[in-house]
Amino acid sequence: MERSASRQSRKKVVAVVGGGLVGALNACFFAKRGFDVELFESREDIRRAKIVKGRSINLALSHRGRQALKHVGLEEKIVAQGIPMHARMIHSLDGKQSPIPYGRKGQYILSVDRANLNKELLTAAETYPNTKMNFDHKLQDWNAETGLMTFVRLDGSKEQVKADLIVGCDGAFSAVRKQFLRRSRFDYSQTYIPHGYMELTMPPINGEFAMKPNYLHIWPRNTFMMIALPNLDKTFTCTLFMPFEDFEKITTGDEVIEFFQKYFPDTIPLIGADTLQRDYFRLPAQAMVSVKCNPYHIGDTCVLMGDAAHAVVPFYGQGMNAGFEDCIVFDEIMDQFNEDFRAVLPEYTRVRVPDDHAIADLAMYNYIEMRAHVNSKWFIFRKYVDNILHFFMPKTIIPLYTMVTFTRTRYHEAVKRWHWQNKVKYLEKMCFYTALHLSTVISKVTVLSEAALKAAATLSKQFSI
Ligand code: FAD
Ligand code: EGU
Repeated sequence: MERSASRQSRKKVVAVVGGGLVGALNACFFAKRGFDVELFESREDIRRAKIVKGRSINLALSHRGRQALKHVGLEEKIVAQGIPMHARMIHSLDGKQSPIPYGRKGQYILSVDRANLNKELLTAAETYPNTKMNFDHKLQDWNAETGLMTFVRLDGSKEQVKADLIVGCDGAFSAVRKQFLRRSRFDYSQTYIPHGYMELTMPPINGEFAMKPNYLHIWPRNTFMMIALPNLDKTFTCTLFMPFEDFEKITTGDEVIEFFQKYFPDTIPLIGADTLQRDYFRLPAQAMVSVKCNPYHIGDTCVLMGDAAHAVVPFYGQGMNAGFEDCIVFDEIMDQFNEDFRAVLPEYTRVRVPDDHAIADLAMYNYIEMRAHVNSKWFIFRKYVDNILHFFMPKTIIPLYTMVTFTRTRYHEAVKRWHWQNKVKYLEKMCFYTALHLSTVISKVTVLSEAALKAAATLSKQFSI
């Protein structure tokens, strides 16, 4: 009793740096535990911003992300503002559309609006009396020995703040992480992929969605790929993935139409030739980076979460989901170690690094596989095989994306299991071919032995044996 009382007398101050998706959610998690939470975000409050700059407009929210939202009582609210996607819709070059379900009836992912989700999370964090939001506070630097942080404001003024724990949720180009890079025995790697992405809006037609809304629409074209997710305002956000050098080859409006005519002809009437030509040149293609590092903490004063710890390429739709799951994992370890940061932080690194690295690898693997040889036929075929094997052996063969998307199986265990399943599938194939071969041999033997019997019978008659 005394211990908890003494702890309550001076609650520790937790500084969450970054008020993006993971930072805002994390503020809720720490506030719920009763810490004095201070959130610092470099941009202005997006709830007041007129134009929201940022990355992708909408995102696929799946099980891991939902579980994290549930922990802070936000799941229902966010789900209600999302659009369920029960299946992918594969668009072939000839305009044919083929749906491939994600799983059983109740298994779907949600298309959610990034800005709206961020706003809801900030509002939720603010409802705790023990949180303080500091917008227009850009972390410039901090001291790993003292925990003292320096923030710069838009007017050029500086502010120094001290906290007991610094939680770095400041995204793929994290300023918090800079101090990690100066330390010994810190592993760090970052890789830019040759592809960029560009977002294009497909407006409603006669006030209705231009395509079926409850699908994740995909146009797989090997090195080029487009994906479209529905929005509440009945538009679709199409994301075109393409090597930068190909983006750069297209310099005129006519070339844009020519390119779409060749690879995505069915989308031209839906997006509209004029809109397409305008939107294509509105913003340059954006880069995608994969970041891996280890450890995620320094002593008992600082920890990285979300993209700051692990930026992944978006080819599994897991970046935000993994970042949200980081928050649950940290929270569970806080329970286990009674909020003792000296024990919690190393344990968090120990438990979480293998899983975040696994999803970073998976996303990169999928990027490489898709760009190498995934056209619509191959995509449909592969997903069908996965689904059929799962249907006949639901306990033995579980598709990788199912474990990743619809369960909280640890990412590194999903990968292990996937390797194991591939061995099983290989053995099955071997058994199948062996059986086929044997049955051929047996049937041949049968034919032969029948012939032999007949011959024997004739001979025996002739010689009256
Ligand atoms: P961010 O969202 O980057 O937030 C970081 C915040 O920190 C920002 O608000 C920033 O202003 C602030 N900040 C930065 N520097 C400082 C500083 N020095 N001081 C103070 N504040 C600072 N994930 C999914 O789960 N599903 C998807 O379908 C999906 N699709 C994607 C599609 C694309 C094209 C891309 C690029 C990503 C996609 N992702 C998806 C990944 C997802 O966007 C990220 O994983 C997620 O945004 C990470 O959240 P975060 O809060 O860690 O970082
Ligand atoms: C990319 C950009 C289909 C949103 C991976 C599937 C994505 C998303 C897939 C983006 C693909 C690719 C999966 C989900 C999802 C598929 C998945 C990718 C959402 C293996 C807003 N990916 N994404 N895999 O299975 O598990 O449908 O920008 F084309 S959701 Cl690349 Cl489940």
